[in-house]
Amino acid sequence: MDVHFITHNPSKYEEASNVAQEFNLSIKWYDHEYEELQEDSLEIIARKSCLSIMQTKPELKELHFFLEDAGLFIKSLNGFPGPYSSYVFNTIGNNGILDLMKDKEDREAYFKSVTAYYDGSTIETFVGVTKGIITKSLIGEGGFGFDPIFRPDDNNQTFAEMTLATKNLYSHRQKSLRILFTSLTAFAKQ
Ligand code: ITT
Repeated sequence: MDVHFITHNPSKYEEASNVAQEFNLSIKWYDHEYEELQEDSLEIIARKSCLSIMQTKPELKELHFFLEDAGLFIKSLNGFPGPYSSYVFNTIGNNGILDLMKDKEDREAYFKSVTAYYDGSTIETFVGVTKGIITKSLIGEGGFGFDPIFRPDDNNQTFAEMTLATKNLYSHRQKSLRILFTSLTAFAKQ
């Protein structure tokens, strides 16, 4: 059975398919920009997004699919932007975040990824977290979103300086996806 990844973000698909290859899984890109519901928890957003997508795209009910919702949580901003990351990125962007952080000594932050998988009958969620710091300026040209301002712990590169393969050793996304892919491959072997 093919597994579809619903996302409108090609970089997210590329990262995910790279991780899937390690599991000998091939995932299909289902390019769809779905409306993100505003909730305080990424788990609830991911779950509700699955349900609302199945209403707008009934053919998905017959497929196995997953979507993934991520957020950047900054300690000195009390977890902002967190579940509002998309909106904040599209409005104030990385420079806006750097401005909000300009007098902050505490640069601690984490990325959280929630992958929600629909197996044809139920939805399960998987979580991945990567801790790091917010840099003082934009660093690196690669990646997407907040990558130029996030440096994972024990590392001297931001996500935007890393190759895709290196980002896939550290990122929140690969952590939640690895849990899903491990369970899919274990199930296939039974
Ligand atoms: P979908 O179509 O899959 O929803 P998206 O880009 O809207 O793609 P998210 O809702 O998961 O993805 O991401 C929320 C925001 O956080 C968005 O602005 C992203 O650019 C940013 N973001 C998510 N994952 C990131 C990562 O790995 N590195 C940097 N920024 C990330």
